[in-house]
Amino acid sequence: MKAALSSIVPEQQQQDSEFLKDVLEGLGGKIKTLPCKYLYDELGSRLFEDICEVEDYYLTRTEADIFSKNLKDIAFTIGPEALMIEPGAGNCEKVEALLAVLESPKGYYPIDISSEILFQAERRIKRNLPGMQVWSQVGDFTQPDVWDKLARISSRKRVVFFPGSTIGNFELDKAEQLLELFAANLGVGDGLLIGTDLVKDSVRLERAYHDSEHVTEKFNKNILNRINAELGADFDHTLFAHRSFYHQLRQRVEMHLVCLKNHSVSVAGSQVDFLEGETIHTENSHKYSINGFSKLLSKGGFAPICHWKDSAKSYAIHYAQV
Ligand code: AVJ
Repeated sequence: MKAALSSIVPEQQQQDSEFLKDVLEGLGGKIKTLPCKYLYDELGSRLFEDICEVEDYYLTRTEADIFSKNLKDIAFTIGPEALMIEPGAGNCEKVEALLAVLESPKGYYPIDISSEILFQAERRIKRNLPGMQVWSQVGDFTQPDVWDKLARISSRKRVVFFPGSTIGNFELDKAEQLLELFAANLGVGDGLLIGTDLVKDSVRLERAYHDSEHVTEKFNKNILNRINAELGADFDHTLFAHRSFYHQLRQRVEMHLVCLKNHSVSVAGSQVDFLEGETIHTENSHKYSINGFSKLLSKGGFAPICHWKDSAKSYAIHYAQV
């Protein structure tokens, strides 16, 4: 069925129907959820970049610090002639400094759903690092097809680069499956360089996801405006409040949109009823201890090799091997 469909329906329409299906499914149940990947349309991606500049959101800054302080050591750990693969690469800004110091890198294989941001980044990398080979892949990195072209590229070593604590957005079983997908596209001795936010006091965690400049609130509510614009819905975002809290037991920050009064919303012709106090769960951001993440790496098919942290132990970058 899927193969027949894809030959006659244009790509954009297929993406829309996938989005619609996910939204109706997510809002149709007793507990309402929306897949967090839909937070990242063009405006959402820009709002996320704004979040990274916010004082309360320490993750991006801290990770960048760890990278810049340990860049040579990280490059040495990766070794020569590596092909760097980056799922969810976005603007590809984090990898550039690393590509610049790696010993004779084979090239760069970024994967992202936003073609515009990706091709702009490809041009920038080729300008800043003349001679660097780049194979940009437009698509959802959780789908196996965007990994297929890797088979045609020969390299001494492949290294999946997955910074930004993006792994934290996946439920534990999904995170394990994602690591398995990475491992399946690597060979023995190939690597994984991955960033994770570390478990810490809940006040600091909650502030990072409910910043005083209200950028995270805008980012969260943007998903409603996106559904309005792309799927023909009539969400009134002023009837929802942004809520983020740290769930101690699940070791994750949960982001929700709380409904402020009983009302109904029309989504592509279907009516969705909301009760006051009910929430739409829009994102999880799991936090790990070094040990906890090492265990996850092992379950996903990787052997943890080493890690780098900031002095406050807020954040870690791990290197693991198949
Ligand atoms: C980019 C997915 C890692 O979970 O910290 C930031 C996204 N959400 N503020 C995170 C996010 C709310 C971010 N990740």
